Amino acid sequence: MMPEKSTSVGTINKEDLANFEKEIAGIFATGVIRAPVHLRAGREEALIRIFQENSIGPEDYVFGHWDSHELALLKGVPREEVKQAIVDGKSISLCFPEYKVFCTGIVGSLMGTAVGAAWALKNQGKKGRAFIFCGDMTAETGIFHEAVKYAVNFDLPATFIVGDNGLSVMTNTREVWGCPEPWFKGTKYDKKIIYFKYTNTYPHSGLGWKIKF
Ligand SMILES: Cc1ncc(C[n+]2csc(CCOP(=O)(O)OP(=O)(O)O)c2C)c(N)n1
Repeated sequence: MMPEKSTSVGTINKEDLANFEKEIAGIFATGVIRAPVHLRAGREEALIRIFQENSIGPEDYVFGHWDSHELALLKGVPREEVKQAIVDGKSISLCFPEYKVFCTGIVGSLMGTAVGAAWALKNQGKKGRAFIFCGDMTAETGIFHEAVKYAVNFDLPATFIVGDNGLSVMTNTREVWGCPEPWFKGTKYDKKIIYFKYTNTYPHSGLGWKIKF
């Protein structure tokens, strides 16, 4: 069995996360990264708090999407390792199995895997939990609803974290669904979902201008 890696909770602060994204922005601007990069700013404190309050540890699994640089750092993947993966073009699908970090560039595509992992952990009597991070539009999809329903009904060790920046790329999520609140507010599914709002000061993807390779 592989030894479990420790996380960076307690050693990484808000500035560390923000500076990492700034460094990646600078590298991306030079044109050496020949793949999409999604930068985030404005949710550092929320993410640190969630990792701390839930004591997300080495035995836990983190599932994320295209915007997961901060999640990998908080889960304990060394800064240089995350940076190299991004420079290699893997920003939107960061995967570090030895740190139990799995991300995807496809909306919701890891939901089934995540609740499957939670099912296995529960039924094999193992300690870990699944933490599934996504955006507000992903949280409106059918696959998210099904995954949450499964996790709640079987009381799986799974927690969904929805970071709401109000947008799906450049589309207003609330206007699309005609509702000021996400669908799960006030339902029985709320108990498996952590929800927070933030404003991303970067564009959805890239830097807002065309990078020439
Ligand atoms: C199946 C699929 N459809 C469309 C896309 C294109 N896409 C990438 S990110 C995104 C927006 C998702 O919005 P949200 O979940 O709110 O994420 P955030 O704004 O936090 O990045 C879309 C539509 C995709 N990656 N996968």
